[in-house]
Amino acid sequence: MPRTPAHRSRVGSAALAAAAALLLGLAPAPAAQAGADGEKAAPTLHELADRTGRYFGSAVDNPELADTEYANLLGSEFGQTTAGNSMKWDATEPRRGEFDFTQGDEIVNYAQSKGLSVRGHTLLWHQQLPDWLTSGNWTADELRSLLKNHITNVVTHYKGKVVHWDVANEIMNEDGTYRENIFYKTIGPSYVADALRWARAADPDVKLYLNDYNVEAVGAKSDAYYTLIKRLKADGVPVDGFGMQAHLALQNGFPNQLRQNIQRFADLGIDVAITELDIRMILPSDTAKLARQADWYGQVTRACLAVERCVGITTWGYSDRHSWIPGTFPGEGAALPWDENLRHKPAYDAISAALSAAAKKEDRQH
Ligand code: 9MR
Repeated sequence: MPRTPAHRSRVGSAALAAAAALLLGLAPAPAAQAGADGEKAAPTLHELADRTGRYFGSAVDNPELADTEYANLLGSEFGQTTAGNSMKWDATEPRRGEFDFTQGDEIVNYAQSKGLSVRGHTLLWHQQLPDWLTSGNWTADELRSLLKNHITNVVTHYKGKVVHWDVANEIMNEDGTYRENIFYKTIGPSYVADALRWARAADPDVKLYLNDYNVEAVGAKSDAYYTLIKRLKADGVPVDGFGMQAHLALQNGFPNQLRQNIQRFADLGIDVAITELDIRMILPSDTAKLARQADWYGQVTRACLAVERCVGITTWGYSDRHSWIPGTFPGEGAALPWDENLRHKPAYDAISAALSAAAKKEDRQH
């Protein structure tokens, strides 16, 4: 992945800010976090990932952009972002046939101003669908045409602005059967191939992904995707990648055979991305849990780095200041590599060390 001037200028401004802070006798801002000698800001996670041909990103939700300290650090540390909510169906087509890209565009504009690439998320999902869609009593033909129209409009709007699309999100159950979402119930499983074809027709260049959670380990759910993607490829359906969300929890154990699992999808001739990484714990956090979390972040990073076609890692937010976890899993949290005050946690150091080792190896080979 070539380094863009935007990346270079970010390095420059971080170093300048650190130098200015030192001159003024101020502690460096968290965004700068200069090295121990105070002369040079540590490379960002994205700069390290970029040296291996990958990106390192963080999702962002629109309200978080108003937190300028947070948005600035996101813009300087990361090379990629994913819209947490604003490209979902309820946001983009709140009334039938009426498209609203205001919120999604806000993310794209922010990303462009910071030199970040954007992952589109998501064209179809069983959640965050508008009421007009879920309350309708559609025939298969009607729903197919609504789905086609939605995908065509959204992908066309973001053509050239997003690099990847999560075309279908969370379409499998834990046991590897299809989730009984409105599309499956009304149309049957053919909606998946059709969705991919319609997305491809609207943008020949964007990378088209299936995306899900609990697919990081080898097991019934990831097996189902493996079989499905193999068949889609054999049928000539455009599928470019598989997204492993990686919403992990310390109390659930580390996903079994993560690296091998990434590798087997890559061996199908597709890319793999870690798309929504976070590692939650039962609160309160303590030194031992944070150390274990750091170890897991390092392991996930190394698993991706070990597979050539693992193209990048996105965390689902980056700081415990803004995270979906406490609202969804009461009593759990502390899932991200930066704490609520935007200070590095041990997890940050583990990710940075893993990326740095791979970047140095890459440098030696070239
Ligand atoms: O982060 C999103 C959160 O703000 C929303 O309330 C939630 C609604 O279900 O969706 C969250 O993002 C999800 C993502 O779109 C798909 N994978 C799981 C994520 C966490 O729930």
